[in-house]
Amino acid sequence: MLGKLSLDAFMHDSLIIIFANVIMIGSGLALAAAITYYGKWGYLYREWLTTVDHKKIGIMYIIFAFIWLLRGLIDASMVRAQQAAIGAGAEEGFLHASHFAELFTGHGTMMIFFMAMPFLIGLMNIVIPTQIGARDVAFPFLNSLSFWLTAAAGGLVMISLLIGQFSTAGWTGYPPYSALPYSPSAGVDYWIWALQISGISTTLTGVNFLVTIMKKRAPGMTLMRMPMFIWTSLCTNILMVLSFPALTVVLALLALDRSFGFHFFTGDMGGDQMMYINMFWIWGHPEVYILVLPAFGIFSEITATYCNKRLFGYTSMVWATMAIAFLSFTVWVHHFFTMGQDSTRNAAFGIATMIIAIPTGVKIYDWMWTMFRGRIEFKLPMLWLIGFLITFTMGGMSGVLLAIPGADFKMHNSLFLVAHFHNVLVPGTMFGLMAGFYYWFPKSFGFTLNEKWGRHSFWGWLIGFYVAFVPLYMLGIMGMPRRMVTYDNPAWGPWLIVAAIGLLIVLYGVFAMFMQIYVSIRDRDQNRDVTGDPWGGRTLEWATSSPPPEYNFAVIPTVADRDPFLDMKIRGTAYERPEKYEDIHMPNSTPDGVIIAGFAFIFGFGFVWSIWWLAALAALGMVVTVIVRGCRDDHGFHIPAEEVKRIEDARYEQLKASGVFERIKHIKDFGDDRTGVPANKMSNANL
Ligand code: HEM
Ligand SMILES: [Cu+2]
Repeated sequence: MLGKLSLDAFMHDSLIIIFANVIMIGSGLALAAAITYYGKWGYLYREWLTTVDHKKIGIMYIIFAFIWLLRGLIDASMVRAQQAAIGAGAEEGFLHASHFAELFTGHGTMMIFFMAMPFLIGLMNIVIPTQIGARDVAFPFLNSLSFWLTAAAGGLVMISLLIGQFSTAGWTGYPPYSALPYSPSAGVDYWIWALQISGISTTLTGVNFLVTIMKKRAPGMTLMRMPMFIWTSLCTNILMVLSFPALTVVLALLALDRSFGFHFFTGDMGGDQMMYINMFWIWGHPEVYILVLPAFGIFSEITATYCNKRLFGYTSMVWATMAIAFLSFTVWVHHFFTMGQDSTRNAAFGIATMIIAIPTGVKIYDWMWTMFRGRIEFKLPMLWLIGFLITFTMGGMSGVLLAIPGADFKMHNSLFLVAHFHNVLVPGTMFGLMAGFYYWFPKSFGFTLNEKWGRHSFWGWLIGFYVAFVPLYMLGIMGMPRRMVTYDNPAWGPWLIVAAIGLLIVLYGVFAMFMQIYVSIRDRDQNRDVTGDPWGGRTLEWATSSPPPEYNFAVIPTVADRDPFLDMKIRGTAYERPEKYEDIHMPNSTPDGVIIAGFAFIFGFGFVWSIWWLAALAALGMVVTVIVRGCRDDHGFHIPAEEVKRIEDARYEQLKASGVFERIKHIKDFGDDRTGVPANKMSNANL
């Protein structure tokens, strides 16, 4: 009746896991109790669970990402602590080998699928529609469904802590180790279904944003007038749509092997493990560009805004982005140079890999030239940018080193590799996301973030990164393999202790970030953004209030320049009001996304434990919900023109009181009084 599920699954002999469960269940219960106590269930349901508003979905994605950032860091901390403890003389450390393996697998999986991806999709949700002058994404319901599917996938990883265990097969899940004979527990199945559901959600998001960018841009916003963040998002979403199906297929085949005795990837009966590894990296390499391209876009927006200068080399940026997106599909073999292809093939993939450094270099120069002779305001995002430029370039160079097949033969599977990919992911993804978080936070919440704690966070991350990961380069060169639960080489110990200290410094940075959020909420009244344009922005999201009204723009703006909002400020049309407002059509909220995702969770759980009737019922539930939804006539609703006028009148009064009209009056010749840079200089494209 319950498949492979038995009471044993609830038995944990590790005190750490029992403790983690107590924390997890305890905080869940405490949260539920608090919501009940404050009577917020209705609010939660109406405003958040059922919302299809991209702004709120974006916020939920980012909160979700923060939760997983913490979990991912806890797992990394235990890995680091184990290895440092052995370095300090503890014989076996404090973790069993299999728990240790769950931790590094969990860390990698969580950081990529549940921290980085939701974070960047959250920012895209918040920014894309407002930056292209649209009222929402192309398919608002699909957007809600995507979020809840991601949440369902996260739920599967969470529950693996309580019922059974998580995978020990690494974040890549290579067979034959991930096959049933070598990983008989339900761990790999949890991993498969968590990734499967979140991967499908990402594909849907990709389709949604792709259509949004192609179809919903404000009139006048031609492709070559799109803000850089929109360009990088476009390329990211193309990558999502093209690459994620490969992951879906490879996971489905692995599930068939494990659940139904197929032999796609087994060592016998005609199976081929290399097929898994090829398919995994045909998704996996584009995936790393999915993680990094949005950050490139964020940095481009930030550089232009805080340097008060048009982005240098826009056209070269666009081409470089597209070149990276294209090339990202041509290099996957560099993940397994050691697996026996002939040297010609290895050389070809090695060269293709190195070529990616060229468009990336173009971007680095474009950012530097934008700073050159700019009127730089050293706001927090500029620190993230400069930290990124230096650190990411280092990471890129160690990547070029690894792209030499001969060198890779030595380095493969060593900590050198681990140092390399953190060296690109931490600055390239984390720093970019943090910079974007600061930059767009006032847009979502109507007040700015505290600068002081933000700086603490930056220095914690930056210094911590170097202290934590430079030792791994050394260890890699000294020959230490990755994923080692114990070791007996005394020379490695000191480096691993230093790396653990580095992690502590990073943790201070994370603590400072939460302090920053806390202090900013506490002092929000002093830091209100009443104009909707706290940074002297150049793009359309700053043209509306912070936070924007439900409909984003009372009148869809018309774009005449690459920096459309700056252009409007110069021409004096920035806060122009129409003669009369019109009714605005909006989509209805719906619980369907939560319902379908709930079934998806049950479906995954059923598969994990081979409870077939449960999986079948859940599948039926999904299909029926989709059919019912399809048959229901849901035409959305209209916000009446009077209501729009009332909201816009209030905004206009607020703008007048803020003095922004005075401030931008002479922006063309004398600049706005924040910087004194004349706007005709700011938009000067000929540098
Ligand atoms: C600064 C904070 C971080 C620290 C201290 C850290 C630490 C670690 C450690 C100790 C390992 C295991 C290394 C080994 O195999 O021996 C690891 C693996 C990994 N980390 Fe991180 N990490 C951090 C941030 C991140 C971020 C932001 C990402 C992704 C966006 C990430 C992705 C991964 C992946 C994919 C693995 C490989 C897991 C595997 O071997 O299956 N890490 N990290
Ligand atoms: Cu790669």
